[in-house]
Amino acid sequence: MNNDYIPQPLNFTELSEPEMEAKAAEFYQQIKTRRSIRDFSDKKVPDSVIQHALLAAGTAPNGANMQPWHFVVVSNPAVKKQIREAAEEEEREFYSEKAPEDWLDALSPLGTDADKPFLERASHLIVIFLQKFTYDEDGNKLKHYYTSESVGIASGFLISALHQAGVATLTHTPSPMKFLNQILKRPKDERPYMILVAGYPEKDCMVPSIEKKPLEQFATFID
Ligand code: IYR
Repeated sequence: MNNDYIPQPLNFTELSEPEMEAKAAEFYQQIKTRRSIRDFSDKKVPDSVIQHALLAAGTAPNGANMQPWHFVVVSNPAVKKQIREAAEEEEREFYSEKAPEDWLDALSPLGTDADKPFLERASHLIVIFLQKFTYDEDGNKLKHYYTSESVGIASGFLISALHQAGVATLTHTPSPMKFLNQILKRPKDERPYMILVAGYPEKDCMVPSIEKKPLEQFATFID
């Protein structure tokens, strides 16, 4: 049997129940203020803030600790422009031909359309890639596990880290997204997972008035 297990002590601080309550409530109050925005200003977010948020994303739980992700951080205006143009081409097809009526109906409260000026204007585009496998030093193919769950969790960490650092985000998934491999020179077996648009909201930024489900509608407790 393989045995590469090297244990080390866990660093865990147990909180009192009142502290736990307060922290849980405080986190909810903070995270619920996050909104996806589409009206970004051109103000720059410091690279160091993005780097720290990425370090947080890299700590996400993931399949067999293979860390099956790669993040490309784009602040270069010419590259952002290329991404905008390619994404808008996909989106025009989506909105005018590909999207079924029920999907367009579901999107209608969000007020979205094929124009994506934020892809050029926002401070950073963080393009998240999923790796189904990798290669070791000898060129052997190593399979990754639970890749979509892993990259989803890392993306969630990233969004939360950016939010609490005062950075607004939008998850953007033009479909298909293969153009991102070409523009960003990533290997063809890496799958573009999403573009996370990061920056500051424009001064008079508006967001759709939408509601979240009450807890009893989306959670069941079996005591
Ligand atoms: N990718 C398109 C459409 C879109 C789809 C979903 I699901 C959304 O929640 C929002 C938009 C766009 O970005 O416009």
